[in-house]
Amino acid sequence: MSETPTTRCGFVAVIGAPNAGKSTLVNALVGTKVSIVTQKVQTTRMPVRGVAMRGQTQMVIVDTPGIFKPRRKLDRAMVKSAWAGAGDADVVILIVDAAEMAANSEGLAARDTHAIIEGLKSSERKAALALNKIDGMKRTDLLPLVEKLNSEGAFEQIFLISALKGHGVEDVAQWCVAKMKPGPWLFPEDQAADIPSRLLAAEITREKLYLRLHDELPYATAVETEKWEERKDGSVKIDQVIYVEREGQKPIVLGKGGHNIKTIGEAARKEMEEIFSRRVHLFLFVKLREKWAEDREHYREIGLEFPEE
Ligand SMILES: Nc1nc2c(ncn2[C@@H]2O[C@H](COP(=O)(O)OP(=O)(O)OP(=O)(O)O)[C@@H](O)[C@H]2O)c(=O)[nH]1
Ligand SMILES: [Mg+2]
Repeated sequence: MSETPTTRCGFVAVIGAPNAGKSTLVNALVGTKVSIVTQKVQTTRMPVRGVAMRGQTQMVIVDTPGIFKPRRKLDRAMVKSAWAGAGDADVVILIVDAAEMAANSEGLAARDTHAIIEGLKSSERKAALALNKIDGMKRTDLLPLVEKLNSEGAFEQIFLISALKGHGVEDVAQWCVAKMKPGPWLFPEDQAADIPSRLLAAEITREKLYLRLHDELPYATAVETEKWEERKDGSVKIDQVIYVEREGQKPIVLGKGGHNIKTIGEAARKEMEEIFSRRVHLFLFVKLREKWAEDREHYREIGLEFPEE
């Protein structure tokens, strides 16, 4: 008689400075896109949970917003949620943009990363370190960085990875698997993400906005799904609002003759169709909401705690 193998389950939090590649790693571990990725810092605004299966082990991988020195209310909420994600997890992975750190040892990413390491030390949390973006890096640049970070004494294990190319990602996964405790799975094994479709759809549009807009403008925008209407033919009609903070930002988001918004909508719709495996009719509206970043309602919409101070 064969015994049913015991299932294992647990939480893995991926933390790091903005732009380190957290969301890219989470997507690679999960095997499908659950969190948006752009070349800009502070893309991820709230913890996003993806589900990664390895045999009988289920890992809930928590992508978190970058940890940095917050200025705005939204920043504070993002950073707080990232530390909370780490606090709740069974395993913490600190991911670092190794290429940036090696090139710029006094830069912002290095400073943010050192502050995170101090945070880990003071909370006595052991973590694994993933030195990311090693594709295209010289070994001679990488090794001193490994030595320096290793000497911090804050890491149980150090991985050299390229989340983008998938190098080393499976080593990280297997290390996490070994840390998971016996227990029932929290999600059905075919569920990749624990994010409501309305929110995921808003995130997809925000990604396309970030990719299209320049300078500070992306940070002045927020996206909310207003309506999600199932149609008889199996398609879905989605109405979304892109909020801007100033009247003058509207024409930039719209672009000449509506060119920007059309391109953003087109790209977002295509990706939604892929992710939701159905036809999507997407309607985007741009509205002024000067204080969306001060608006309790928006924090609730994206699942962030509203900072009271
Ligand atoms: N060359 C290279 N680029 C990478 C790698 N991993 C991520 N990137 C790029 O780094 C940028 C940031 O990636 P994200 O995954 O959005 O980073 P993040 O840490 O989630 O960023 P925030 O959410 O803004 O804190 C994107 O342009 C990625 O394509 C990698 O292994 N190699
Ligand atoms: Mg991210």
